[in-house]
Amino acid sequence: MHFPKLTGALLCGLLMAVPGRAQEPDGGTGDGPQPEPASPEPATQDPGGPGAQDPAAQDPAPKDPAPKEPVPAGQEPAAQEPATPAVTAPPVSTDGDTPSAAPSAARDPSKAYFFLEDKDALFARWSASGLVERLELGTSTGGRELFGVQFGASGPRPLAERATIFLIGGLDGVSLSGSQAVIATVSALLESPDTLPADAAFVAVPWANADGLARWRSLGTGGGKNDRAIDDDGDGKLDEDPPDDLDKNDMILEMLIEDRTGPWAHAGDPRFLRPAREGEAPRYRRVREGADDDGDGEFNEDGPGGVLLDHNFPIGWEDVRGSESGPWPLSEPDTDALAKLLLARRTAVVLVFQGNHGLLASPGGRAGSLHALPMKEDEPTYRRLSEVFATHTQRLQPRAVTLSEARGEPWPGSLVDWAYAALGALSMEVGVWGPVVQPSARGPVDAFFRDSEPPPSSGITPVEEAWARWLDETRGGIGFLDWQPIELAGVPSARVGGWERDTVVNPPLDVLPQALNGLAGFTLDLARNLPRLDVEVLRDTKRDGRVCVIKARVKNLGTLPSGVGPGAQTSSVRLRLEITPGVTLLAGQLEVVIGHLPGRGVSSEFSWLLSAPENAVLRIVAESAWSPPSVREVRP
Ligand SMILES: [Ca+2]
Ligand SMILES: [Ca+2]
Ligand SMILES: [Ca+2]
Ligand SMILES: [Ca+2]
Repeated sequence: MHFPKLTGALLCGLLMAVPGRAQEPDGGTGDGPQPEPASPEPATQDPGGPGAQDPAAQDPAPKDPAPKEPVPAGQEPAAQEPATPAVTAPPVSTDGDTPSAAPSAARDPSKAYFFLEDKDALFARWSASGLVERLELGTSTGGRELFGVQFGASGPRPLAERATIFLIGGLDGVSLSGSQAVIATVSALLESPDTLPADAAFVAVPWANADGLARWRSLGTGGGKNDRAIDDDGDGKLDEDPPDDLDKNDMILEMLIEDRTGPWAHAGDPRFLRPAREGEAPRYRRVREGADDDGDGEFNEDGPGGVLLDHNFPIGWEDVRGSESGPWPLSEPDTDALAKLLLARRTAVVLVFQGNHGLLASPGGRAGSLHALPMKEDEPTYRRLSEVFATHTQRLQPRAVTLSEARGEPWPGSLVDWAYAALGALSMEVGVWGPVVQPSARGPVDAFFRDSEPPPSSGITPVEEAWARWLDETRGGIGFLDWQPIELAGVPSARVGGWERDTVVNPPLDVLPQALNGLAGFTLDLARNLPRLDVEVLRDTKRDGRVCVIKARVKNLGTLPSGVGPGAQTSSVRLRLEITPGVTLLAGQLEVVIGHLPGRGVSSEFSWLLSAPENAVLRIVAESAWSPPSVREVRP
């Protein structure tokens, strides 16, 4: 076995080691995060501490070292729908869609891709830790199991009641590397169970879009769509014109159809295309490889597969044109099951492992400033997380980027945006693969930050240029099939070529370890820095006969904020006084909504005026959607 090792260096709490970390507003001792008491404790005293703090005033992050530049989403040239620029086939699978020949339990997730048929062997191996439980999440539209597990260190609190970190892989239906990242992370975490914090739970769903991943794996087609049959072109026929392997080379790549009005022309580097200029020839339409099977003049316009699951969540769902986002939000069994699971838990962190941008992307998949995410007050947190991510993965990421920036196009209806906006969870997309993973000798790749710039004279986009440089300088140019003429009925001339499998969408097998490097350490770092609420009863509690005053405030002992996102109601910290019979509240509110506490932050003071007998024992409880209750008993 060779999993990413969780060394001591990874465990030292990099979140806390980043310069300019949260100041300790209460003049605290700087202790690391502590598990909160699992059972009610007598009121403890903390004589120190200045007065109330405004939680919103705490800024846990350092100043952004990089200059701020607006980076609008990249635009495709206006044209009839071009095929995805980065078209490739799936990693070579020696066994097609059939179970692996080699026993998968003996394979190493950093050296071989794992697929859904490996789930039972994986579960058996993980179960050796004694910490893993299987989840029943149902099946995809195509009848494939939505395989999921939960685990955590032994501890007094059941997994379902702990702050939970979700590891979701391949929801986009093409990122086999995302599934692999979840598997490698789970394997690494379970190899070092002593390092897992006792108050956190992990839920892992490696193949979150089993239909899309299966199609991508076998044919490199479908673009991640699930198995719902949809009449994409509205001609009354379902899935009548799929792509085809015209040149019988076991790959379905891209196709250029010569067309006087086509929007594309060859760039300076003839492998790539750029928007055609006026009067230029030859010009092309750009589609997937395949014939016009139904003779309607369009090529491969309606293949199998329907809904893109990561555009099916109820935020910006309506922004997606056409049927790809599904007939209604959460219309698909897998997205519905994921949403219900997230809603049922204390969902603190959602890591969606997918994409070939190689970056850590914050929420913000919708176009337009009206819907801008993340919120201003959460930007420092995401900035800091991108720095921590860079420290673990050694990937250069000059600044925090949003989902649409990382993707180079709007990415509405995503799980990342929904988990942030609806649940107040700290959600992000982890681009497992990208040109930044294996930078060429010519320095770091910042293509994804330059996608808004007009193409240089060569005409190819910065992203394609980055991939071309990666291919030429680290792979000797092997991995792009030059355009070959092909006979195609109904058109004067056509060519087939493009990116081969295991290039831009998923990493070649020999680079997989590099793509996975640091992801388990980053995940563990998050788990160890989750918010931990602590009720602090202030000592100047007074009594005069039956009348007494209780004062308390809430501290966040963790380094991450107690919540994020726009819905203050969803992830706010709540402080509650539980009174017993014979006790009367004279002034104050039994429950107050505090909002979000920054990492190491302290709330204002809250006080209650009560009429209570001398022997009364009351409980003060602080909790949030993420954080299990912290309870203190008070004898006023
Ligand atoms: Ca059709
Ligand atoms: Ca048709
Ligand atoms: Ca082919
Ligand atoms: Ca057709």
